[in-house]
Amino acid sequence: MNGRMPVVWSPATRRHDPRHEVWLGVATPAVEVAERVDAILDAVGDRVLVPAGPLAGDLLATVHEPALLDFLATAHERWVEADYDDEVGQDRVTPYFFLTPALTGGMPVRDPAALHGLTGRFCYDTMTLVGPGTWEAAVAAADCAATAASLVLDGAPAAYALSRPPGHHATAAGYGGSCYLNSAAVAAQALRDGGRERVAVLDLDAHHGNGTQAIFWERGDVRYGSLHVDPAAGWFPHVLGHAGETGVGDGVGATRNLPLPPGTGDDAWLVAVDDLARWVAEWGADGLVVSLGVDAAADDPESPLAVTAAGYAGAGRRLGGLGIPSVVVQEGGYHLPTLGTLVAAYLDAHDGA
Ligand code: SP5
Ligand code: ZN
Repeated sequence: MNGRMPVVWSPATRRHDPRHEVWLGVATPAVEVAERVDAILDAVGDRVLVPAGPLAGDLLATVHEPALLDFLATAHERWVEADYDDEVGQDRVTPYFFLTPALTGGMPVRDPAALHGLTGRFCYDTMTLVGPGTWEAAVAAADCAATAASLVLDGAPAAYALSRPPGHHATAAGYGGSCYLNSAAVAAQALRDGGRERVAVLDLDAHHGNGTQAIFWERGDVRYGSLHVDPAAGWFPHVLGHAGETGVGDGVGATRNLPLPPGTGDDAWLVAVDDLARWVAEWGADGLVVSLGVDAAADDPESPLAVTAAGYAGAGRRLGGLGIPSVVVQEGGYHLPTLGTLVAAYLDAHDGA
């Protein structure tokens, strides 16, 4: 027994309100809402609560490109100044035009002059809108992860970052999938900077963490392993997360993906968790980041996986049982009535292993 891991949080994580996501051209109510923070706090608030410190700055500059950080830091105030709300009735920074190879054909292009054009240089889907508090909340989420990593570097066996908005779909230079800044990558980089030589990120979210994979794709010092609903069965992020993606250059073999069919329940899901746990243990990882999305749960509206709270407890037991100092970072999970229970099931089991 290692005691109960502390919960690092920040009230600023509530400041992001996407209001809606545009899916297939239709604005639907957002599911990545501030109430998620309180649902989780209600379930884990009997643990030691640690306020996040402003520790993410340099780490964000390492894992993200300056252009993305500059864009996100000022995008909403520029959107307000440009008066899109009065002119078109949209008060959130919303892309409509994307700098994909289908447009550019690989030719070098200059930045769009209009903010509504420039948004599609950085944002790769239509579901990830930027509002007045989005930047502050995304930085606070990263601060939670950096603070949790510093607790672990100071000797805590594990710490949980109640990061929100989530981060694992955010790439070095882009955002999407309800993610803006990659908190798990921040935690992994913090462990590296703190002297851990072999850091593994294991991603339990229902969706493949394409952003984390991309950030560490060419690195051998940080491994990325994920189990998620099979993109080939039609699920976000659609083009990434296939089993054949294993890294390049120094990162050859340092990425591992276990796509699972829709409907996968606890037993097959835990076989995949065991597989990733073994992969990390055999490598001799001395630091672990768990991207804890609980949207693989059967009740979750955003994924077709059918994991239960007992399944999440099984994952906590397995990953906590590795005995590797761990930073657990919140990712997705959208079913407010069960969200807190699922997170607590994981944390309790990780502690108890
Ligand atoms: C961090 C995370 O879990 N991001 C999820 C990104 C995937 N979102 C895909 C959304 C597809 C449209 N959702 C329509 C609502 C159906 N319930
Ligand atoms: Zn997810």
